[in-house]
Amino acid sequence: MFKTVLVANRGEIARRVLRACRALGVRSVAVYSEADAGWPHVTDADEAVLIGPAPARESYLNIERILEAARATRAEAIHPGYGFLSENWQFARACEEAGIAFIGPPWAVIRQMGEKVAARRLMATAGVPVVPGSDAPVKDLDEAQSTARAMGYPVMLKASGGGGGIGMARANDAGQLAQAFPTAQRRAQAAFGLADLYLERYLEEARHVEVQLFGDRDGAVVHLHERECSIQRRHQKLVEESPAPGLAPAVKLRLTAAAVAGATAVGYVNAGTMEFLVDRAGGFYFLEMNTRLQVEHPVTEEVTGLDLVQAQLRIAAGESLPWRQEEIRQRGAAIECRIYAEDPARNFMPSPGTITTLRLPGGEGIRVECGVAVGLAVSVHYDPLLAKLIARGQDREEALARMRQALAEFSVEGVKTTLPFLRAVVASERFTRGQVHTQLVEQGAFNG
Ligand code: MV4
Repeated sequence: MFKTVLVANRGEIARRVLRACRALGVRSVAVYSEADAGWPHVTDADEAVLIGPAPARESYLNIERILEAARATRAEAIHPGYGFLSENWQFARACEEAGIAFIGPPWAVIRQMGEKVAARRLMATAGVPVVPGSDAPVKDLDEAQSTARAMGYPVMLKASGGGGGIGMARANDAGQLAQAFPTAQRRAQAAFGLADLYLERYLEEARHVEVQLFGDRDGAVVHLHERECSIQRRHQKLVEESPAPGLAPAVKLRLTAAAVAGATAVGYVNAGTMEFLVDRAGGFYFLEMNTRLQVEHPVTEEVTGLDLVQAQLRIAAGESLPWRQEEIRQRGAAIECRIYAEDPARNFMPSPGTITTLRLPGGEGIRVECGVAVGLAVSVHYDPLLAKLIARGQDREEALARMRQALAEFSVEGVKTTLPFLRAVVASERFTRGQVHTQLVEQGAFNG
């Protein structure tokens, strides 16, 4: 195992990784920006290095400053968390060139999966069903319209350079496609430095289900079951759970087998997630692969009893997978709610400010991953995720009851939060029955 690991992130995920380091007897190094002095992730670490001013570009996204901090503290490995540099293959390669282990997949795999249209092709070749659509970027609007006509409307226009919904647009007809195309191109170029767009058939009222995967350097790949993530706003997940309610066992078996086959085909190493859409008929379609630890990994930890971050560290240190597939059981149910500093009444606009009150819930089956503390200012510079609340139970009903109780106890003052919206979700009949799909939030199903 490594003696020293640097955590190139902030907030709750940095604290989560620091905790795994502590559990493994690894010395930990935090990095922080000028805006984050005194934040919990800084004080949690054995050592901390100031890497730059508040803007992420000059701190948490500054590859040179982070590598310098790693060298100065003799860190042998870097955990990137999620967001920031976690899926940046140039960063992963720069780590390798500096003789520092990147805690994630090989840089070439990150690059392959980062180009979404090429990833679709790769997965199709590996026998994974993909959403019907283009197998190469569409050159221009003309090509987009002829592809869409052949495929049938509605279609989804997506950016090849990166996933997660940025530059994504739905078009119901040729006119809407003409309208959306230049905007999507501009957004893709701005966000990813690549204007390439591709098309998919728009799958209506499907469910967003993802499979947690782990691979090692011997080529072994296992899955840690699935998560249901259909409750999103502006393509950010708000509620996730495992198991996916109502997913037929036969479909689940085929879905996880396809995910393992796909990951094996690309030589996947460390933690990764394959995202799918599942339609009402039980058909499932590959969307994209995320080559990082995900925000929602705790729900998988709660139902499997496994520590995903410790496993990431072990695999990066050269160990084989710590589990055989047969030992990875999905027991009970777990639900996660994300508490963001956003105003649900104003279309989830960020709500920066200073935290004046923070009351965290507790009790049997309740877990809180919190990155903030009273007196700290939530700035506009970073993702406004304050905390994650995870409830576990022997079954979904028990997990849900605990979640309702915990959300009632949870209190944050000083900023607006997603708490009222989350309370409405878990109180709704739709969610209680487990009948969720990707369009519920936009349809206003939880607006009380
Ligand atoms: C889709 C889709 C329907 N059809 N693609 C959103 C995030 C990104 N990872 C993939 N996403 C979607 N891709 C096709 N071809 C539906 C989603 C989607 C979604 C869309 C609108 C509103 C909420 C959503 C929640 C999850 C997934």
